[in-house]
This record gives sequence, structure tokens and C-alpha cells, in this order.
Amino acid sequence: MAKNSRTPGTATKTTKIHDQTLVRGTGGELHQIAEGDAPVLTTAQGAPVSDDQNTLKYGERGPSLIEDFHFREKIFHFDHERIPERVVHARGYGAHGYFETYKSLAKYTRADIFQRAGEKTPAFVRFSTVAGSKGSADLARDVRGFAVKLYTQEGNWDIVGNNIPVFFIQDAIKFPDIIHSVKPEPDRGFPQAQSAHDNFWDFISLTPESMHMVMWVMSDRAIPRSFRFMEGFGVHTFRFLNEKDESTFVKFIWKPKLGLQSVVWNEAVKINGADPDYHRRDLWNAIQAGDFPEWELCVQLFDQDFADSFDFDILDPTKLIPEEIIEPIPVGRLVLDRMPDNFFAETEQVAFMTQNVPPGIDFSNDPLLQGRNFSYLDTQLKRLGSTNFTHLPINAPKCPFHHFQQDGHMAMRNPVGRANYQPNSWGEGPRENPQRGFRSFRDEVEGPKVRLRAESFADHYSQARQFFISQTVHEQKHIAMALTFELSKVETPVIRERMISHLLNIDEGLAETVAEKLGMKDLPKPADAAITPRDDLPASDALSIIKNGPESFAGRKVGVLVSDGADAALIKALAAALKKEGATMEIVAPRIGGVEDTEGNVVEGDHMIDGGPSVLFDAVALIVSNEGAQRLAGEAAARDFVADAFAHLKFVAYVKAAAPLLEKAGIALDDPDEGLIAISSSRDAGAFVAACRNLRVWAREEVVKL
Ligand code: HDE
Repeated sequence: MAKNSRTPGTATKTTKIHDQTLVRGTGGELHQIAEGDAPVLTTAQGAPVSDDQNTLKYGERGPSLIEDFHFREKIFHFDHERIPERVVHARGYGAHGYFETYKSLAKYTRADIFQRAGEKTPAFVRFSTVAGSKGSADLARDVRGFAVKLYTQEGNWDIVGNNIPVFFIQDAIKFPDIIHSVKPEPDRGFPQAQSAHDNFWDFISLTPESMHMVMWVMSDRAIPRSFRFMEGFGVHTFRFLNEKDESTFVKFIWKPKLGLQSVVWNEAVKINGADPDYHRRDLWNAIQAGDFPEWELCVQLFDQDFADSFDFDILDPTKLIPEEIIEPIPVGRLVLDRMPDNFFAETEQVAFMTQNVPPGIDFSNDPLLQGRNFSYLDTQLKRLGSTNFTHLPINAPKCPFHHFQQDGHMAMRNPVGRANYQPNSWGEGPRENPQRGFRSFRDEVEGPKVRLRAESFADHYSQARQFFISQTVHEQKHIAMALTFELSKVETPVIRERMISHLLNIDEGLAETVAEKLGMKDLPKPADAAITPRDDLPASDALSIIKNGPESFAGRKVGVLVSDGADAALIKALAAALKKEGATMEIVAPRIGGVEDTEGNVVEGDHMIDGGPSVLFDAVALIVSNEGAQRLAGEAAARDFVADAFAHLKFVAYVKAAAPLLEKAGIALDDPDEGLIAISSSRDAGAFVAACRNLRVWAREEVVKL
């Protein structure tokens, strides 16, 4: 292969992965080749290139020549590298994996993917933020996209979901308005990737149906710690159809194996500066380390009788069905185990579409879903530039497919033979099949053609309140703080007041807290409600992140601040305890070259202190000598490392010698809280890791006043 690849025109290319030079063969497979045995650089037409450093000129200092086809082709291609970014969900990160079916669901659906226990279906997932552009930071306060493409044996099935189970609007016709309002304001072109501005809150305060979603977006759900620790929701009600075309309504939920976890707002703001790629780096690192993230797909199944008796309209995407009412049943697991070879080819060009459903899955009449079914096909043409975007490997089905669609820009495969239509007399080509083919549910519909919002969609506050009262006190406080922060950036008083008038319909205490923090003297009247909100709905534990946290510290990361003279045995003990737990650690040192420990070994730094602030870690450990602590106490970055970890309610392990640093960071050790853990032995290191399973010291929140 290596030898052949030297022959010009064999359409191979080299890639560097982990310091190995790889050649892609004509079949797409990667081969390793020896250094210095790289294939000859060619133009896109296959002509070998002799000099890629200098353009063709008249003389050494003369003008460049237009006949330099290599230069022109290279620049021409570069000039056209960009495609339009997604109008929403522009910033995203994808990974490959598989879905494994737990058991047959043939009773409910004839979808091929759910027929056989143990079957593995290839999958591609793209996580995203919504509002920011492609280059924006990962920790924006925003909804996260959770789009899953399942390459089933009867066609691609896309579950294009979010990490929040409801949406801002009830009808697709409002989508351009909500999105325009959250994007940078058109006259000034800012703010980027933020909802904290007048236009967004103006629209929201004039749109009561958004109140339930607003509670979610102001909660810590909108600042997840990692893609690996968040849920995904299909949002809409869909249908399962079995062989007899009998329908069961279904809602889809992805539950992360590692439990739920978010960051705190002050941390999010700092992470965006320290590592704008925090979420994508996390996914990359986990998959490269073989720590494959996993979710269970759960379904909430219900029939028409339940739909008719439920408090809300199951077609209304601003409502959810509490898990206490319909229990989510796990039906399979999704494992992400491979990063794309190329970000553009796969993550950027992947085209998710809600209307990609295989036989056995069908839509409900949710007006948001119906609108999406138009939008997703339409947008791919704009973005990918050709109707043939299904020819791209990432979008092509992995099952056999046959149709008569042909030609168009960049057609990479066309029907062969004489017949490109059917029926035909040549006995060629595919034919439709009523038994195997997709069949829609025979839904009976009647009524006049109208532009109306159903009366059953009119209660905008009851579930917003249910969400709020289902949270722990800490989470309720975060919602109040988020609303205060966002509205503090709103310059127009009437918009702030309008929001408070809505909050009064959700929770009086919340409205009063936010109004007071905004310095509002008089409370406005509660907003007019289309219909009176119901009596309190029962609290639902499933809605809280803290109540659904992890059972272990697996998948998390400790930042270990070291200095010269750091206790070698303790560093090793901590590393071992973390490894046992399935967690990792990174060394933060005054110099990237590392420090010398008590055994005279060099402990290499993964970060220098400024480059590895504590916001990047789930917990921290201070393993320093007394001299080191005194020196670090004089450095702002080291003091911030400690003070931030404490303020962000993290578990902090420290050796006694670290006292001067802790003191200078403003942390008194005379009466340490449960999250400040003195360590000196391997048993202590184990106890620290066990304590870290709680992730945060919530009781400290009162003290630090985040
Ligand atoms: Fe999307 N949405 N959306 N959306 N959406 C897009 O399609 C749209 C909605 C979601 O990683 C676009 O390929 C309309 C709800 C995700 O590539 C576009 C409406 C939910 C992604 C579009 C909605 C989503 C998109 C832009 C209201 C959660 C990223 C680029 C009717 C259930 C997929 C693209 C990826 C992307 C339209 C509402 C999730 C323009 C019209 C509700 C995860 O077609």
C-alpha cells in the first residue's frame, strides 16, 4: 500500500493521527506508513506537484503568472471552504457509536430497530448550543441540541431532540421570531450566544406560552457540565405503529449513565474564557481514553384514552408528561465510541431531519413537529448546496436503498441501466411494496381550515410552576439568580416588569426575589392568564438535576495543584483512588515542565496554573510543600485556583502544608466545612474521592453567596 501510494493519481491522502502518518486508501480505509514514505502531493486533478512553497513568477522578484494552475486551484478551493453555518445549532460536536436494542417492541412498533434483542445499530450524535455562531463558547446559557441519527436497516431514523423536554413556542410559524429575538440584535450585531438582552426578553415577555421553557432555560439545565451528563428529549409526542398499524403514542428520553450534572453560573462565565471548547474537549478526551459515554433510550408509552384524560394536550410541545405519571421504560442503550475522522465531513455536513422516520414510527399532529418536518429538508439544501446531500457518507443510509432520483449538483451515484422511472416495461429497477413500505397512521381529521390555537394549549403557567416547585432550594435559588442576571442586562424597564408579572403567576416568592434583586420598588400586577392556572400539580423529582445526580465520581476530573516538594506517595495514592473510581486527574504546576516531588521525581504539569484554573475540574487537591504554598500564596492565579474551587462549592483536598495558600485565598481552616478535606495518607485520598461523589458542597452556598 505504502509503495503504491507513491504512484501519482491513486487518490490517497495522508493524515496525522497521534503522530502516525496515515494514508487513506481508495476504499476509505486508513493505513499506517513509515515516516518519509508519504505519497507525492498532487493537485485535485492528480498532477504531481514539485513546489508547494512558491508561486510561479517571472524571475525571482517578478509578477506572478496566471498560468500557475496549482496555485489557482489551491486558492480557489480555499476561498470556497466555508458553507453557511446552521441558522440555529451552529456550534456542535459529533461522535459515532451504536444503539443496542434491549428487547423486542414488536407489540408496539414494527420499526426494524426494535425487533431483535441485542441488535446493534450504527449511530451518529451531534450535540450543540442553539443561539451562538459556530465559533462561540461552549458554556453559554442555552438549550443543548441532542440530535441522534440511527442508521437502521429500514432507513435512517433521526431523533432531533434537545436536553430540555419542552419548547418555547407551540406553533412552528413563531420559530423565526423566537430565533431572531435571541440572536445578536440586528442593528448592533451583539450580544453573541446570549439571551441576556432586550430583544429576547421582549419577545419572551410578550409570549406567555414560553414560560415553562423559560424556567428550564433559567435552571442549571442550560449550563451542563458536559454533554455526557445531560438528558436528551424528543420533545414531541410521536407514534409507534405495529404490524397491524395500531398506534401507541410515544415520547423519547435519553438518560445518561453517569447521571446529571451542571456547573454554576459564575463557573460557566469563567470556563468560557479558560476553555471555550470545554464541552467538545470533554467528549473528545473521554472517547479517546476509551471511557465511552452511554445513554439509555427510554420511552413513555400511552394510548388515546390517556391522551384524552391527561391534564394537558399531548400535542402541545410546551408540556411534558411527568415521569411519575408515565414511567419511562428503558428500551436500549446508546454508546459513543468513535470520534469522526474529519470534523467538516461528518459533524458539519451531517443533516438531521425530523421527517427521517422508518416504517413503524410516525408523527403526531403537534404543530411544531409538523412545521419542523418542512424546515429540516429545506435548510439542508441551503446549507449543503445540493439535493444530493444524501450522497455524503455521513448522511447516506447504511441499508440497501433504491430509487430513481438522479442528476443535480455533485451527483455521486445515478441509477444504472435504461429505466429511470417506474412502472417500466424493461423489468428494471425497484418497485414500491405496500407490506414493507412506510405507512402513515390512518388518522381521522375533520374541521374547517382555520388559523387558531387550540383552547387545550392555553394553560401556560401550571407546568412552569410544577417545574419550579420540583427543584431543590439550591436549584430554585439558581433560577432566581439566572433571571436576575438576565433581566439586569435588559435596559428597558417595561420588559423587566412584564417578566415579573409572568413570574407572579408561577411563584410569588420567585417573582418577589427577582424584583427585589433588580431593585424594583413596586410589584406589577400578575399577567393576564388565558385560563386560570390549575391548583398546584404534584412536584416531580425527575425534573431536578441534584435529585438525579451520579452515584459515583466516575467520568469526573480532579485538578491537583503541586509545587516542588509535593508528597510523592500522596500523589500516587490519589491517582490510584481516582483510577479505581473511573475518574481522572490532571496536574496543575507552576511550570509546565513540572515540579520535583519528595522522591526526587519530576511530576510533569498538564497545565501551568493560569492555563488550568480550577473551573476546569470537578474537585481539586492541593499537594504542595510548605515553601511551595507560601510561594503560591503570592500568585494571583494560585489564589484564584483555590478561592474559585471553594466558591464553586467543590470538594478541596489539602495537605496541612497548604495552609498558607488556603489562608491567602480567604479560606479559614479553624472550622472547615465537610468539603475541605485534609489528606495525608492513601486512606484519606480514598475518603476524599468517596466524598467527591456528592459533586458539590451545597451547604456551603449559604456561606459563599454565589
Ligand atoms: Fe430545530 N432546526 N427547529 N428544533 N433543531 C434546526 O436544521 C426548526 C426545534 C434541533 O445537530 C435546523 O439542520 C424549526 C425543537 C436540533 O445538525 C432548522 C423549529 C427541537 C438541531 C431547524 C425547530 C429542535 C436543530 C437548522 C420549530 C428539539 C441541530 C440546521 C418548529 C426537539 C441538528 C438544521 C444538528 C436544527 C428548524 C424547533 C432541535 C432550521 C422550524 C423543538 C438538535 O431546520
